[in-house]
Amino acid sequence: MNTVAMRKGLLNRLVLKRGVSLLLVLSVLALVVGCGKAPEQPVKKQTVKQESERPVSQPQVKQPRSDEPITVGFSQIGAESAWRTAETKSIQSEAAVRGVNLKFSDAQQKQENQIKALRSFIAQKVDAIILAPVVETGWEPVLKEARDAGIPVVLVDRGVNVSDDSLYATLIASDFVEEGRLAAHWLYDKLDGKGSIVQIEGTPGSAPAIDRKRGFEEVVAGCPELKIIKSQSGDFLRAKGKEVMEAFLKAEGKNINAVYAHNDDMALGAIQAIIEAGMVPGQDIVVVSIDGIKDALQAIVEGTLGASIECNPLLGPKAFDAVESILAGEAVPKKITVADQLFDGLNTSMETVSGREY
Ligand code: GZL
Repeated sequence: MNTVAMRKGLLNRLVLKRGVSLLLVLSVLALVVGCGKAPEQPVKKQTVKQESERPVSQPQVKQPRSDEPITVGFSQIGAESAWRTAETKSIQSEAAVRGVNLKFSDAQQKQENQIKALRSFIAQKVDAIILAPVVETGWEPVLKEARDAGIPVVLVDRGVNVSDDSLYATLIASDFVEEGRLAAHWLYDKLDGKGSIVQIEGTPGSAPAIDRKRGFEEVVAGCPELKIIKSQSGDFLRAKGKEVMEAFLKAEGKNINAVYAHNDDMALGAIQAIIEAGMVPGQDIVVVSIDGIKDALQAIVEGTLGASIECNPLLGPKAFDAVESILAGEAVPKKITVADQLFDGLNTSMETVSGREY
């Protein structure tokens, strides 16, 4: 094994075992293997820690009666992925544990259904709303109606693009840009800094798709021998991830060295397509994705998936902590960033898989 590969292997072990700053290691690697200057970014760790911005006080909200359970409307995107199902279960079970009267609406991936649900919650005079917004834009009118009705809105898992951030109380979500960067740095290391990548994107217009693309492409732009040769949305769906990968394989076949999928479900679909095309995932084509679901960790142990960056969906406790603080008139941070962690062959075993809640 030549010195660069040996050095890379050592660096790889160092990064993944001891959480040495990934950026620091890759900067050294960049000098050794000649990749362009590592992009200017704050020194990053192997995981994204949980952090909260400064608490801000909330616009006037209706104070619920203390002797009655609170009523919360939860507008969920749908059931498109294992991640989404886990998030729904987390919020529903936390509501039950806290004795919250939860009104649940599944929008089947359609924003108009979410807006209808929010208007229904407002008409029912719920005490608070939890919203997982399918896309970033188009929310101002209904969020204004909620604010005018004195009903606070807690965003979970995806953000919105609004001109006035007093339209929502807080956003509890992972840092998707960072997830994209982590995926790119891992892939750079795995491919020795050179190769052709195909990208399977999430739902167009959604915060995770926009930001995971941005973070990944920002890092790749700094590495002249890494190239994204195809990019297409698979809508976070396993079946569509497979379809998109079949099309990529038809068009590019053996030119493809790696797949970057915005979520595990699409990555698992892509792995199926690679196998059906007679190629070996993990050898002929490296696959990296995001979410950290149980099936993905299983695929890592089997060697078909290279890495998955966990995006924790168990947001129920944080969501209801925020609701309770807001209804008690306490200030809450505008953004609560959920901690993430990269899983790959060096830190994932059958025990890791069996210990997964989702
Ligand atoms: C991320 C979430 C994304 C997941 C997908 O917070 O919005 O949506 O990564 C899910 O699995 O469909």
